[in-house]
Amino acid sequence: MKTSEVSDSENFCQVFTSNRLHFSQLNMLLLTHRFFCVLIFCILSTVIFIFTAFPGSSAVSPKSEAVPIYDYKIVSAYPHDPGAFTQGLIFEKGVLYESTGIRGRSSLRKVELQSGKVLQFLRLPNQFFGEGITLYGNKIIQLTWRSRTGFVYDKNSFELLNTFTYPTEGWGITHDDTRLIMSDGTSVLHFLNPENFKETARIEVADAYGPVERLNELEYIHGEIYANVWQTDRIARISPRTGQVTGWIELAGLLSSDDRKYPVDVLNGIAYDTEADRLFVTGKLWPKLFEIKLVFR
Ligand SMILES: [Ca+2]
Repeated sequence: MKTSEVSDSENFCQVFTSNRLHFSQLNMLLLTHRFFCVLIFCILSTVIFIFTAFPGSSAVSPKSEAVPIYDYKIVSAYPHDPGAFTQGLIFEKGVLYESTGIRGRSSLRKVELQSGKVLQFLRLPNQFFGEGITLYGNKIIQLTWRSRTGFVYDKNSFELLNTFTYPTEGWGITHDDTRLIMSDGTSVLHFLNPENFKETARIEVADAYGPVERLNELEYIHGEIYANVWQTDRIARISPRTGQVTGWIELAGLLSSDDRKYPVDVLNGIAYDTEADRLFVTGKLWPKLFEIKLVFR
């Protein structure tokens, strides 16, 4: 019996040891399984974070396709009033219309292209900082910067016909066939009803790297919106349907270093002659206004 008891005891120990080994192996397997689950969860979380946090990332976004870059060729240079802090510029039937900023110096002007001579002039009340202008029918529409006030003038007499308000800052303005298009210094462009100035739609402007902020002076040219980007020498060409940048115009060096002296400020002002297909650009306090042709890089 003793022998048998010892034998049973030994057997029990062997079985117990064997079971301990099995439990130990099972625990190792479970731990390994858990480790891989956590690892996979971490990898998936990181990928999801990258996709959501950086939607414009070139690594993950379909928007990363390069858009055309345009350089320029100067066709003509014209005199420009170096005291004109240009905030809005348009061209029609041989003359420019220009809006200038700075409180106390803001104005609406009709300007002869060849000479830069101011043919007609209206000073804004001192509390207003003039911004973008556009021609819609026989009316000139002018924005102001932070006053949230727009002015509507008769194109010929500059008589003030109406005022309107908007809830954002006013920067640039242009129009397509049926809508006013307005910038407010962000990446958003607002589409307004030209009769009652109510917003009917908006787009956010973006390129491969994300939203394009500080959109300033505007011009609508052949179905695209051209927009100065404030404090740069670049103009974005924008799809009015999607807000996507369809091309970049690089104007660095347009104003020579001799002309670019204090207090000359940044590029601002795009006007288009629809009859003769001429593109004009200038800047704040620039002594010159240029007709340029775009050259595909
Ligand atoms: Ca313009």
